[in-house]
Amino acid sequence: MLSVNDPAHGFCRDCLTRQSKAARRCERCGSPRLAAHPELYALSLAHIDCDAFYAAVEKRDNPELADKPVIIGGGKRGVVSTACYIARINGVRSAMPMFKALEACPHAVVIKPDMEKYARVGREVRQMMQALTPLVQPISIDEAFLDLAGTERLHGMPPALVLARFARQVEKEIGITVSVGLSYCKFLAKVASDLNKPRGFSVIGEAEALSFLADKPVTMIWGVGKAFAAVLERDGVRSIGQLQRMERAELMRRYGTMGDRLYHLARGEDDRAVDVDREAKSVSAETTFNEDLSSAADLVPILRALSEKVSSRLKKSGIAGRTVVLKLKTKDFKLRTRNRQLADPTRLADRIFATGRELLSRETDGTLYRLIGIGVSDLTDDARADPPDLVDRQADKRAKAEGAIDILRGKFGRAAVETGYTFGKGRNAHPPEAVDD
Ligand code: DCP
Ligand code: MG
Repeated sequence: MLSVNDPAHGFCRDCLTRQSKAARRCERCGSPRLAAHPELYALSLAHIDCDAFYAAVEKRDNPELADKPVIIGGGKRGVVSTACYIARINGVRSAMPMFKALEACPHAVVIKPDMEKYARVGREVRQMMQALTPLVQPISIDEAFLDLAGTERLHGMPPALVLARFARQVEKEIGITVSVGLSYCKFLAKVASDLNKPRGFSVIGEAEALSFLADKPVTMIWGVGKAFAAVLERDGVRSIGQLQRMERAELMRRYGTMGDRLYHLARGEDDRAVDVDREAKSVSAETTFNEDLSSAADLVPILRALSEKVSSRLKKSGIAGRTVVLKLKTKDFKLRTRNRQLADPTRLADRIFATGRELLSRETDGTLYRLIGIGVSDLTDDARADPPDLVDRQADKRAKAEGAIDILRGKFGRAAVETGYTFGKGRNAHPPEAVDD
C-alpha cells in the first residue's frame, strides 16, 4: 500500500483514476492534469472560486463568444467588472476604467452585467457545494470555503477527490469552470485557489507552508491592502519571509492587533473555522441618548463615532459589508430603518459614515429620536472591499488617510487620533458603555 506521504499517491483530475506511480500523464486516459502532493489525502479545507465568473456565464450562454475576448462592465461606474482570460492576456483587469480596457483590447466584446443571472448561477454552484458538506461559507457570489473534514466515509473518497469531482461536475452541469485550493487553513486554501487559475487545483500542505510563504509579498496576507503594504515597505518589510523572522512582540509593538495577525499568518497559522452563518449576519453599533435629540448637529457626530466602531470591528475580523443600514428610534419608540446598497463592499468608517449621514439627512425633520444605530450587512470577505474610487478622488484620499489612522491607532491606541467630527464630541460626550450592539 502507498503511504499518505508518497507523492505518487495522486489522481487524474479528468477521469479521477488514482495513479500508482509518479507520472506526467494519467495511466488511464493520458490526461496531463494530475493532482499529486505529499499531503493530498490528509487535507480537507478548501476554497473554491469560479473562473472569470460573469464572463464565463455569458460565454456559456452565447457559444459565439467562446474564442473572443469578453469584458463584462460598463454600467454606472464605467469600469471593468471582469474579463475573460483571453481579454486578460491582452492586459484587461477587473476595476480598470473601460476606456483603458478597450485601448488594451480594442476587439473585445463588451457586455453589460446581468446581476440577476449571475446570482442565479452562483446559487446553483452553492447548492452543489452544499451537497458535499454542510460546512460551506460563501464569501462572495462566486467563491466559498468548504470544510470537508470527516466526510470521507460519506463520499467514499477523500476530500481531494471529492473536490476534483465537484469541479468536473460544475463544468458538465453548469457550464462554467472553477479553481480549487486545498489546504489545512482558510488563509492558505484561498491563496491556493488563486495559484493556477483557470481550472486550477492547487494544494498547500502544512509541511511546506513556511517555505511556500517565505518569498511571497506581504500583500498575499489577508487584510494587507495597498495602504498597509506601503507602511510595511517604509519599515523595510516586503516579503512574508521577513515577517517570519520578526518577533511577535515586536510586530505587535509596531502594528498593534494587525501585528499579531501578521505574525501568525506569515507562519501559516490560521485557526478561523468555516463559519456557515456568517453570511446572514450584520455588524452594527447603536446608542440610546440621555435625552431625545432631533438636530443633525447633535446626531451627526454620534453617527461618526458609531461608524468608526463598526468599521474597526469589520477591520478586525477581515470582513466588509455592502449594505449600510441606519436605524433610528423615535421618542415614542417607533423604529425607522433606512438602507442603501453600495457599489462595492466597504469596511471604511468614512464610507459607512458618508452613506449613513445621507440617509440621516432625510430623517432630521424635527422628529425627536431616542436612539441611533448604524451598521452594514451583506457581509463578505474584505479582499474586494473599497477599491480606489475613480470618480471621487477625495473619497479615495480619505480612504487612504483612514488606513494611516488605523495604523497609528494600532500603535498608540484609539485616543491617539481624533477626527474632526468626533473631536471633543461624539465619543467623549457619549461614553463607550452607552454604545451597545
Ligand atoms: N467583480 C466585480 N468587480 C471587481 C471584481 C469582481 O464586479 N472589481 C465581479 C465580477 C467577477 C465576480 O465578481 O466575475 C467574481 O470576482 P472574482 O474576483 O472571483 O473574479 P473572476 O471570477 O471574474 O475572475 P477569477 O478567475 O480571477 O476568479
Ligand atoms: Mg472568481
